Amino acid sequence: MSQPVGDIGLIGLAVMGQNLILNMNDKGFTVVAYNRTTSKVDAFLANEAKGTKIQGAHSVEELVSKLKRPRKIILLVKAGPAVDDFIRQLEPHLEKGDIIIDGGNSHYPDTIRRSKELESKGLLFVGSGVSGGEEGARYGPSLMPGGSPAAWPAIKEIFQATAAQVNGEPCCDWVGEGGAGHYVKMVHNGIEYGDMQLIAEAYDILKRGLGLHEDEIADIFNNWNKGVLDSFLIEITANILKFKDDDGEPLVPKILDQAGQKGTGKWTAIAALDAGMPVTLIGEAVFARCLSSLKEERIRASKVIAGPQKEAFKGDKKQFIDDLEQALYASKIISYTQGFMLMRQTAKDLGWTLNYAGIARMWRGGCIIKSVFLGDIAAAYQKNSNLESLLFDDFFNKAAHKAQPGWRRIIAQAVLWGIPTPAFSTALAFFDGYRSEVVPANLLQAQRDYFGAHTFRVVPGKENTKLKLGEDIRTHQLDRSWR
Ligand code: NBP
Repeated sequence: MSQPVGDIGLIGLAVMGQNLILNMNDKGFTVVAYNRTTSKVDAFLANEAKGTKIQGAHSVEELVSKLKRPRKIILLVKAGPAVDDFIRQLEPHLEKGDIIIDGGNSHYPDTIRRSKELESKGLLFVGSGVSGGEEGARYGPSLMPGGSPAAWPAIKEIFQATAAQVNGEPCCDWVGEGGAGHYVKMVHNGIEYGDMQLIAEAYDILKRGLGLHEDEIADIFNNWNKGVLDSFLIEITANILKFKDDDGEPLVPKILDQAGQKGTGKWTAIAALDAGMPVTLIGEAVFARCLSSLKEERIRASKVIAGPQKEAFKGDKKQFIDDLEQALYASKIISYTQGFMLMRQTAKDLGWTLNYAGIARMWRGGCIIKSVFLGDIAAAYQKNSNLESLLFDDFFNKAAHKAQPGWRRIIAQAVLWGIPTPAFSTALAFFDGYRSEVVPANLLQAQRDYFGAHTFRVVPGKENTKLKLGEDIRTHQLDRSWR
């Protein structure tokens, strides 16, 4: 039998799989392609892969036989049972040290489970976030691999060569143990929901508040793309707003205002609740999509619930637009602050060692949230990998302070107009809560004790004969006497 020539195998010839194979082929690797419906293998070889080094396989066994050791096989199939099915099919053909990589959008608890199961059998497992959609897969995605650490040296070269490159650095590094790769990808998607919601709110304020036309709004976004907001999402928003239908009118107002979602934003919000971390902006972004989907109900409500009288804007438009840029920037700082706080807490809870500067670098290119801003986050964590939150970093601390007056003016004006800004507003509420030495949770604790005997702790220095620091209030004469 001839020597195996494949550097890596890939199962799943839908959009992502085909493009990633072509990308890896361009980088000089020999890829062996397989798909459940094997006619797709033949079609791929005869068309997109024609004239390349790409090899095909018509069974899992043939795929494995064509791979060099240790075998590396990427699954790019629909997340869920299909991943487990392929793992079961592959196992009997693999040897100790071989590596299965799940590049789909799997939920991280599944990745933790699969890592444990396969490691117990001597195999290695990697759950890798792959971001950037079709275009990213073809020309350089952001890759976020995590799982069995022993797999990294074997896949590093292929992964880093295949990933997007920013200033000569690959948007791919080892994320951490177990489900860390898919966890970080999940948070990335949650942050993407947040960024998109913030941009949508800015559009709403410019459209319904200032009454600007889509072309004017596109010009504003184009300008913003030259400053602190320089990012893929701002850039494509300007292009989208400029786009005209056949009748010459902007297309965007003709699109039904009901947002879809595939669930990764919801997973992030649930993970935040589970970890007890206030990731409020992503939560609001998910809820805003939920509210958008209540279209029929909103139509009925719009007929019977009145907001404030619409008043034309009388202030300085240029100043207002500059304020809005700052509001968007500051809210974005809060969203990333919250996202990194969540990853930090989860790493602590699950015993992962996450490289936060590395994560920011991985997101700088190849993915939907790519931006210049992520370079600043990488720099902040490079300076201090133990940073509790970005607001303690000098650069972001100054940026948030600078943005603060405009940020407040925008939210105040939106409230007066009756234009909802759930993401802008929750970001500011978090900022004000986070910077408050005292919050009214003392009253909550008293209420909890009053109705449920939950006890409370006493502020240091406020101890007296009844109140002793750190003691259970039920042990004192004060016990229940306030009822
Ligand atoms: P899909 O998510 O549409 O999956 C299609 C592939 O899954 C095909 O190869 C199909 O085989 C296979 N498959 C299905 Br469906 N059910 C199967 C089963 N029960 N057993 C075995 N194979 C099964 O493809 P995609 O859009 O390329 O995405 C691949 C992965 O990457 C997904 O997890 C997705 O969430 C993730 N992802 C997608 C994007 C994107 O922009 N599309 C971006 C980032 C990540 P068949 O041909 O025989 O039906």
